[in-house]
Amino acid sequence: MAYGAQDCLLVIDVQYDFMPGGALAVPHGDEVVPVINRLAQAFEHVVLTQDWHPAGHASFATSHVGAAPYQTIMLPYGEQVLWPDHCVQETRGAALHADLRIPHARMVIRKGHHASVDSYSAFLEADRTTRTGLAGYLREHGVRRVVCVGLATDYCVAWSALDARAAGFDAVVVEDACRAIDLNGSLALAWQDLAEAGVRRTTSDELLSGAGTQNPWLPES
Ligand code: VGL
Ligand code: ZN
Repeated sequence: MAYGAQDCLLVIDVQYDFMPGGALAVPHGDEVVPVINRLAQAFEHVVLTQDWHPAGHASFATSHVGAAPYQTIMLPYGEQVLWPDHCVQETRGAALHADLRIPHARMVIRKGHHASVDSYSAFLEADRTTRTGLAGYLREHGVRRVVCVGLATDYCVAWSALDARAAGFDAVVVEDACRAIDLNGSLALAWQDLAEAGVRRTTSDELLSGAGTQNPWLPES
């Protein structure tokens, strides 16, 4: 394994509702699965997240009279994009993609489970106060760097990477192991925010490329 105890691959929301044909389809979302499977083999430590909403969740347009999906409204904790109903607890759409091959992953963080608060981030809910416990878990395991992949680049992946940084971890986003929703320029804005926060952007080839070369991602030997 190229990456040991100090590195964690964070696999975000690879669920059927984000796949083509799903309730909140991310274009080409299914293409991340083989890339993530290849990456996961190089990581001893993998954590998965699962968007996990109760029916009637505050982030669903159907929960607000007269609202439409992809519109933004104000909730008590701030602006919230409204989405089609998605990743409802225990539905098939909320299930992790069956083609993921990561048997050694032993931690799944379910997020967005509070009915009135969304959570794009794997670390901190949208009220920016309620913690998921992931930072503590990673620290207890000696993790220092979080490598983010999955769906969607401009929402759950970006927010997770930014919060990883804010929690004191090094953070990396693997561009070709993610796909975006890209709503009103959200993807360009996300890359800008990530760069400003010091989140590094890389590719799976670069992450996996050979020992012996000057690979900045491989631990020093
Ligand atoms: C996500 C919107 C709503 C994501 C989750 O996984 O990026 N986006 N819920
Ligand atoms: Zn969601």
